[in-house]
Amino acid sequence: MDRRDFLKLGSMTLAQASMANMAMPGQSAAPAGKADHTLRIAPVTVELDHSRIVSTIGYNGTAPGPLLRMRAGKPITIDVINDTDTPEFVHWHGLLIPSDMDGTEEEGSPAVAPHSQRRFAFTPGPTGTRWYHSHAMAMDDLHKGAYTGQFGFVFIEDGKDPGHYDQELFLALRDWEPFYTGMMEDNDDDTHSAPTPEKPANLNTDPGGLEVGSVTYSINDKALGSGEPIRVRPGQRLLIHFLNASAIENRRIALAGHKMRIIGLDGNPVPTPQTLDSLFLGAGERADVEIEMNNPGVWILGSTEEDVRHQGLGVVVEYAGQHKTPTWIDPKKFAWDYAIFGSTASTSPAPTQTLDLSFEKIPMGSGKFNLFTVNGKPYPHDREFVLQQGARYRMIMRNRTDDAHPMHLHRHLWELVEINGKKMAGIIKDTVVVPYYGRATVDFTADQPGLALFHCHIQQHMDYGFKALFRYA
Ligand SMILES: [Cu+2]
Repeated sequence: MDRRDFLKLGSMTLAQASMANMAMPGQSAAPAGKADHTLRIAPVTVELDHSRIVSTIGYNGTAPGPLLRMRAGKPITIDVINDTDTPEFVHWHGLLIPSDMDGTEEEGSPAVAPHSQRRFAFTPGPTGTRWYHSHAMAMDDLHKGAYTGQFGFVFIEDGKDPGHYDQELFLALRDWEPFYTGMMEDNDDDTHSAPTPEKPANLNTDPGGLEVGSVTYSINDKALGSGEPIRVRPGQRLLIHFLNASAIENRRIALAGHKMRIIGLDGNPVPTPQTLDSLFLGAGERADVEIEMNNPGVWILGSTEEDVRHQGLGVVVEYAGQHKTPTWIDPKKFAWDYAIFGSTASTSPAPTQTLDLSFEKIPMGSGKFNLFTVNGKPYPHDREFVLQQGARYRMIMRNRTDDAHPMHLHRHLWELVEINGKKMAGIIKDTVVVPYYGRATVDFTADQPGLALFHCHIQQHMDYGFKALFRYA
């Protein structure tokens, strides 16, 4: 049976499901002049549950926006219509496309001006779970950029049989209605127990600035207990594509009563899949997960943090014929370790160039907020990071701050080679969580001429200094 016969969209709305169908490849060619896809940016309401209805900005009347399926190597056009009063940027996260199509102001992509439209035309790739989202700067406006409902999945297919799954689901983890607080509990990163090779001898103990928090969560557009459960039968195999679409926090999730076989990270197959009790996802990261439905009951798939789960970050998984109260079981705790997904040795050429980057936080360095620096300097590091086309780079990221940061380089693929001194190979990613006072090292080939933005995927960190522009010689 074809996988599409089984295609289900979890808790996505009917409107989204119909959009996703429109996005199927293999349909008759669009008439000349009409784009393959259209995204309309406009106000939306998201009914998380009957008592929490969020007003935000989204794509095509929903948040998340439609699942966009694309064929790798097949040119595509997407019309983006901006019905709002502010310029917007749509970034295609994890795709290797030219700077002017990548969708950031920093890289020189034109804005989608208010009440106008822009056509994106590019050749999608590589295959796998990618996503799209607003790349507008938000600064102190928590109703802009990645704080809004402007996000959705891109799935790039190669036309090959993806394997035998009974259901394929796309689940995005989200928080809503962000606010400023000086009292953020730092429970989003479980890297505190790791070694701290980059911890400075003298810590800056100045009081920190306001940070962004949330107490309202969902998976896709529904809070836990609201919307339809994921309905399964014993013996089924699920393929779930997870995305942490938060602008604020890293997350850990689990499915009570089940293990997760993690087969891909950031949409790229891992050399060594692992069957684990939970999954850690930094903001912007994705994971492809297989789950064997072998434990009949009614279960909760959600955040391992009780408060976050109770405030909505979860979805019920219900076996046929089972009608009890959904059960949660705390999974066994373990430190997240990218290395276990790797291979023993890299097959890539050895790097010949090194980029050594250190990250620091200046408490209240931007007035009310903290300021972040890369190598002691603010954005844009003009002429500091100039890549030689074709060269292989080793990039060392030294996190001298008291937070774990999901770092992302646009338009390039990283191979993870080291975390806190532990070597690894073969894990291809575009977003890597650099641990608390820790270090992550990645290799990449400079094979995408043009400007490339490097930044933390926490919106507030990016807006207040945590970014740098790479250019080619
Ligand atoms: Cu950050």
